Amino acid sequence: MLEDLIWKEIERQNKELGLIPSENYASERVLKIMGTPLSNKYAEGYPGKRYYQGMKWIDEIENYAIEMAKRLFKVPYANVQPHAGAIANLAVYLAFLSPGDPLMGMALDAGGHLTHGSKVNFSGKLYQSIPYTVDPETELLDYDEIKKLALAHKPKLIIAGYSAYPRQVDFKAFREIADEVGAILLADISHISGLVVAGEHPHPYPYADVITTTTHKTLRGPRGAIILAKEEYGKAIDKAVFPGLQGGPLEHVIAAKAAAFEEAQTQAFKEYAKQVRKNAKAMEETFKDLGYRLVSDGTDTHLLLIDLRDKGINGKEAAVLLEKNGIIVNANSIPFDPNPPTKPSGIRLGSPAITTRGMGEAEAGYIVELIDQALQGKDVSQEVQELTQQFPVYEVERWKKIF
Ligand code: DSN
Repeated sequence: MLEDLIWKEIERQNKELGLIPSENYASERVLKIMGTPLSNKYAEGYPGKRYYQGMKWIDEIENYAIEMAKRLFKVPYANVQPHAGAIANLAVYLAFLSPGDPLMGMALDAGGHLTHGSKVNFSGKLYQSIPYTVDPETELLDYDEIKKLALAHKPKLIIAGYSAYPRQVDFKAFREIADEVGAILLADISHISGLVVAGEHPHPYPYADVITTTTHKTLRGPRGAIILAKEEYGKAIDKAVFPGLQGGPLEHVIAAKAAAFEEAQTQAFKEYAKQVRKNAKAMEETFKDLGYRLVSDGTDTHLLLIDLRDKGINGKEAAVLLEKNGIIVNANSIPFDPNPPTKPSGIRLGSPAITTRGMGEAEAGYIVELIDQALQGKDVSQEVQELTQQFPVYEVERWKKIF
């Protein structure tokens, strides 16, 4: 019974068009490593300083993952233990802030993340949140306004990083703002880390003091996260992750992270990341040709945010309608959204997953045409099936054998 459900989900991933910009398809090697008996081992502590015996090989594996992360991101320090992006961000706050300290991040409805100071999240409950937003006209980051806000509130930590911002981030401008107020600068590059390591987005290092990223988005690894930093912050971050927040690290996932870091250093990955951006650009062009308004008028990255207010449908209705056709996107708020998060005005989508399937600009543009037709009430599920069949991602029969 359980296996049947697993086969169904694998099949769904293969048959549907996954356009959620924070999702991707990890390689078979990455997935297989997560299913190894490494999962059985407790490993509280760090390599060479564990609270358990039997660590000979696990220490080597974790050290290898750390070295791969440092090499890939060209940074002097890495912690590969965080189970998730939210935990990685919490660990950074624990390392640098005391409860009640001012923390500045982008507002959730403008494209920030829950853990960047949202009132419903620990980050907005434990710390004094100072949200910044985008320019109401251009919907771009307004560095002068962010600086004014920082000077007025003197945050101890500033976060540059987003879940729904389609444009490039100027980390140097953020460094200058952080220096003006003596703040730690955290770059949360969860969405764009695959683009960063491939040279398709400016690198936050050495402008940022600390970098967090999940490992499963454009980076295309297993679910999880890492923290990277300047050497001098390593001790405080290690202590915050363990024993501050976590117990035993997931060594099967850490090994899979190492495999993903190896893959991300290849020429093939560089080409992949380049194609991710080209495909997103092709989607932008087709949306515009079809009369859609894009937040910030387009994209520099893997992600697009579409304002549906003049289409007579809200983002949630659109996402549900698209799913009926086998097209999977997010309902998403747009900056200064007049509608509540349960019925937001936009949809968020992106190109990382379709690019992993091997699709190019022609398919990216065609997908947008299918989205447009579906939103006008046409049933395009047959066209979606035909397209996904041409670009298979996981063969369920193969996974049954691997089991
Ligand atoms: N980072 C979020 C996303 O972009 O989907 C999930 O927390």
